[in-house]
Amino acid sequence: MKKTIVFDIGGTQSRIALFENGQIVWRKQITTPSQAGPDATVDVMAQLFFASNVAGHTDLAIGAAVTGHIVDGCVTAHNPDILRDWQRYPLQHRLAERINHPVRLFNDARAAAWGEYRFGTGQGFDEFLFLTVSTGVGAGLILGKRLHIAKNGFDAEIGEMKTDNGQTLENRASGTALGLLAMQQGYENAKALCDAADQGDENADRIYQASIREIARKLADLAVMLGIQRVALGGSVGLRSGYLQRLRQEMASYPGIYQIDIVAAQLGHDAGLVGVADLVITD
Ligand code: BMX
Repeated sequence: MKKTIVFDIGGTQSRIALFENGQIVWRKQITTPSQAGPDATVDVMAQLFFASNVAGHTDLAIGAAVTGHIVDGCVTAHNPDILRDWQRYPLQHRLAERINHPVRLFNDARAAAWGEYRFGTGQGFDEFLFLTVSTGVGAGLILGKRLHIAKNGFDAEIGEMKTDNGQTLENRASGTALGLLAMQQGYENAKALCDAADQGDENADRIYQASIREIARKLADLAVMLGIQRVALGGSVGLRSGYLQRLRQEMASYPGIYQIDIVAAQLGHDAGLVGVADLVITD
């Protein structure tokens, strides 16, 4: 029976899952050694792979979703605070070499977009966007029922889009950015800031809501630029209770042509794994 092994390498957490007949039958999660350099990540991914007991299996498909900008199997982290020393790192080659099996590589948010489009809340929408607000801010685009993959890797690097003050969206609205702002303002971390905002702290609310306003502005632009009908929201910040309502509230301030249907990702944190598992067997 065909088995599929999928890695999902994120800025904070990484996962491996074994799929059989489209279902996850085994999984493990670890903290990404994000500050130890890419070789350290390959080491732990290889250890997880060998722990799965499928290493010798003959009918095996393997894919990896990874945070970062991908060109020709090499990964670059735009933000070294998220992944240190990932500059055109040949992940596809290095991982394949370590586990002795070819690996197909996808950006994590693009993979999640495909997962949601095929099996989640994107089903039936020809133009669909998956947006993750997490360690970084990432996205994946379905255009004309196809996953948009650009030759130069800028398929949907929404976090690199500019905001009014010249910063990137990621530097304004990611969990990492909220964490920095939180500490500057005397909150312990991003979660403490968002919790305080939800409990009525006006200062925290101003910072939290401003970050969501920037996301809304980009979604409004993309709605009229690409004809996106639905957005699925994912990521540890995006899936926080109340985030979706705050984002919808910001979107409501735009005229009708900018309105876009925004929902929570149905597959939750598994969207990337599910997307890659499907891409490696059908694509
Ligand atoms: C960043 C960028 C994207 C990624 C997104 C979400 C890096 C390392 N990553 O914008 O490629 O899709 O973060 O990644 O530059 P996550 O780690 O927050 O899930």
